[in-house]
Amino acid sequence: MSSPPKIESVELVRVRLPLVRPFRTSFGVQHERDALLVRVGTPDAEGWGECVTTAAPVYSPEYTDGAVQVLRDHLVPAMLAEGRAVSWASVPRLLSAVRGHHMARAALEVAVADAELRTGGVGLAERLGAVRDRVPAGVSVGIPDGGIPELLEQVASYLDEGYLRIKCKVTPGWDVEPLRAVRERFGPGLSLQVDANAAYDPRDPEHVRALDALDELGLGLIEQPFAPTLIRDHAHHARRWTTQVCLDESLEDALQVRDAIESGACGVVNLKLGRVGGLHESLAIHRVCVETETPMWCGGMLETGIGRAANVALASLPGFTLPGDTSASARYFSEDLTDPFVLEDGHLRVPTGPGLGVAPRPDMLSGADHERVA
Ligand code: OSB
Ligand code: MG
Repeated sequence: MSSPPKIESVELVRVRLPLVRPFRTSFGVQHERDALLVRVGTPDAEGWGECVTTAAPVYSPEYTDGAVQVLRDHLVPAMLAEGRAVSWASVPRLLSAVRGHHMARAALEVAVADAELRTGGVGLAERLGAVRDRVPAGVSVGIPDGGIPELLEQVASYLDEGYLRIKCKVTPGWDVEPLRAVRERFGPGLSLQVDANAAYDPRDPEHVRALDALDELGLGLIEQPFAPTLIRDHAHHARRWTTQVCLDESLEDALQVRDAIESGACGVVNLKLGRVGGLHESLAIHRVCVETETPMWCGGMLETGIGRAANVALASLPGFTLPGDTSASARYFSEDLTDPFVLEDGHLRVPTGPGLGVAPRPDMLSGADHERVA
């Protein structure tokens, strides 16, 4: 093994990108991606990672201003505490004294990995064990302001573009009717799933009735109907429904994934590298899913091309058996930070260049805030 690169600088770069259309979920509406990037400078290469936090703590307790603070005051100092030569493999151990803040730590880990792999001339996907050079793409459809007609229009245009499966956001009051309409319009052959982002209360009979009705629609899965800690409720309803329950917010590390699978709460895993704290933990979860033959797919957090490159690299591993929320750049932004990811025959190509294989375009960062933290 060559010696690890010396981290000469760490910078936090914040840039706002407007979304091509507002994205409404059960927890709120996003009009832009307030992206936080971590850049590490080493003698031979720079490395980039994207922190996938939302601006407000509404998907999980993490949020972008908090991530800036914990990176600057805790994670970066912890990473450099034993010296500036830091290998990607040592990052989880160096950061182990800090609890939580998975999205912030993942961004730092990916940035170090990117710099190290670029220095060595190795692509991330190859290094992780890729078995495919392109990954099937699904698309996550928000709750439209224009109701069912707009939902049907959006689904039709995503299908025209070639997306291989549709995921509709649901919330109490926006569930059975719109999903029935989609099923009726596009037929039983449409690969369709829903994501509730924890909006349903298992103790509310009306909520359970709505979920029971969704169970009749031949969905591929129901994602995270209940609050993250309600593993027993997910297991109880998973036994009653024919539709698989997929967990997202509930799964923050490999032990939780194993417990959720063993308890019957989780038949499908949505893996998000940020939510679980980085690439090492993602690989541990991948091993659990392969071992237990649990289908998994790569989720998304409206990432720019930086985060998307890491997602697509992960999705190229053998256990990722379902299309992910790995959509093309154009589904989110009129201009991405990197060269755009494009949809080819319903798939995204896995970058093969060194490290992430993509980097921010300098012109796209001209208006960004830069803060040097080490
Ligand atoms: O629950 O999967 C989610 C976006 C932000 C926060 C949570 C979620 C999402 C998405 C979008 O569904 C997925 C994507 O990046 O396309
Ligand atoms: Mg989700």
